[in-house]
Amino acid sequence: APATGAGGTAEGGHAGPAGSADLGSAAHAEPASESAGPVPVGLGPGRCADPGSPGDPAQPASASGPAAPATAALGPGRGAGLAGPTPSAPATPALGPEAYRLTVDRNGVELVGGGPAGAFWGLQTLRQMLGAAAFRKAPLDRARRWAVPAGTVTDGPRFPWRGLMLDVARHFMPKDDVLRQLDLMAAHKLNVLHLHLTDDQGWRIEIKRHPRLTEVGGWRARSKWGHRASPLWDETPHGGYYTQDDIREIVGYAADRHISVVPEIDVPGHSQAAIAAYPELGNTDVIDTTALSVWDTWGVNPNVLAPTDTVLRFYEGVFEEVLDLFPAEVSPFVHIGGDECPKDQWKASPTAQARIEELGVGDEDGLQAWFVRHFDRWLAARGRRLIGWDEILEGGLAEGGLTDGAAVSSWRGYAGGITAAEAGHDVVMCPEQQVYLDHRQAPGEDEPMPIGYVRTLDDVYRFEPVPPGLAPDAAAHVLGTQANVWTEVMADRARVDYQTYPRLAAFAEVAWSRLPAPEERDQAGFERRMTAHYARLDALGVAYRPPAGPHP
Ligand code: TNX
Repeated sequence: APATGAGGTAEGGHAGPAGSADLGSAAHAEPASESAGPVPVGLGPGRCADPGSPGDPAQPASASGPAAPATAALGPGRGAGLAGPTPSAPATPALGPEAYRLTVDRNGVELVGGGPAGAFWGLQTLRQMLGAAAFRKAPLDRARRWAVPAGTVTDGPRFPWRGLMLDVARHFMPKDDVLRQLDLMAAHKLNVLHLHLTDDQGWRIEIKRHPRLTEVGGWRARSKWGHRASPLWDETPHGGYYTQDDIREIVGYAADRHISVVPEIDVPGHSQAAIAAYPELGNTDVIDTTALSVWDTWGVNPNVLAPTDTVLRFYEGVFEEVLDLFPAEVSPFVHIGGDECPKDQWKASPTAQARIEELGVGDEDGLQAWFVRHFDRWLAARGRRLIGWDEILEGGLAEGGLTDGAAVSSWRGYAGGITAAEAGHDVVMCPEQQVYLDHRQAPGEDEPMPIGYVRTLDDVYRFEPVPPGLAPDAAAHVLGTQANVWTEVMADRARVDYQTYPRLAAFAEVAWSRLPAPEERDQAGFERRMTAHYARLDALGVAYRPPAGPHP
């Protein structure tokens, strides 16, 4: 199905005569010319790979278009990958690097990708067409006959950035859980994993030159609000981190699935774990930073980095290792956070005030802008692109202070994204009002402890990444969209699954398909596809929120 994985017939108008609910949502699906019944797979010259191996992309040899690198969609150029299928030749439109054409007739199955990624996404569709059993990991009966509905699907994504952000800082997610989420992302045709690797409550990536970041910063005394049934304070210590080998494994596993991994090192706020490890990073003239430990509660933390050269050099060292671990082909983007940096300590700090004077940046907001600009230029000089939360637009940076390649994750609604896009910067729309999956999915008192407000499955399905009224020039800067899973209240895999699914399926359809305006979306069709999709999630062993509500 769909494009997304919510799978189904639908918008594309194609349904195999077999009545599969699973071909749809393809942008250009067309009915098969012959009205054949289900076609056994493997009879004809089909070139599909084993449908049970999501990690086994269709051979590039089957691609008709030029081979593209795994992450072509997010290539280093500005707006690279925004070009979808070329509109010039409507009869046989060229397939973009992520597009594919899947033809099933009585002779077999043919899958053609515009590039390797397109072939891989086509394979995900084929797997959906095979039925829920194709999502099981268990060995299947060899005698089983597999059938897929006949027809042709020509399909490609609306956006080159179809992301999921996992906050592995608030609660550490073991490497295998991340690999599993990558498999789930691939099945939903999502192609960017944004890893929120550092925060006040934990530092999760090994940095060889600063080992205390993980030795000290990777652990905290308590796990607060971890479990639905736990009291507010759970006294279990919590921690963990990825070694550099773990990171390389995650990045490679993602690349095999045509997924880019964007690392986030959050500065200058959300940094207490780093300060607990290296007290000289904090505002030592305001507080005794040696007394700080890794934060064990949630919220916006006053203990931010000091605006000093020591701090800049320290983080340049961090980013040097990060750039090695996440090469440009994996992600041209490096996320520097930039969100929620309270300025009280800088106001009170003689050092910070002297810095404001010396730099002539006016005030504390100007100081944060100076900090962001430093890393923007530092990254650009290394051929990389900065991306940050929409606070990076503050302190004058919205007015031309960022390099052209810098991009914005718009989380406080659309406003920051609109400002950035109108100024010619690429934008990832992830407004908390729509796509924060830590928010509760129903109002009931039996929902697990949430953050924020109610965002139902249908709310997510009605999300529109491009705000209406945005001029076409600016709209072209909307690289895509991303769902954010902040894990303050998710201590384990089951809770992450529960909050993330099924809403991520709705999100994936929004990110991939060219859906009509929210009020015109086919709600009934979506629900039909979801019915088929729950069976797939069951086969995948995903502990999603059941449609009937939480388990008692
Ligand atoms: C705001 S979104 C944050 C996170 C929290 C989240 C909870 C953003 C850039 N900052 O630190 O986890 O709200 O929903």
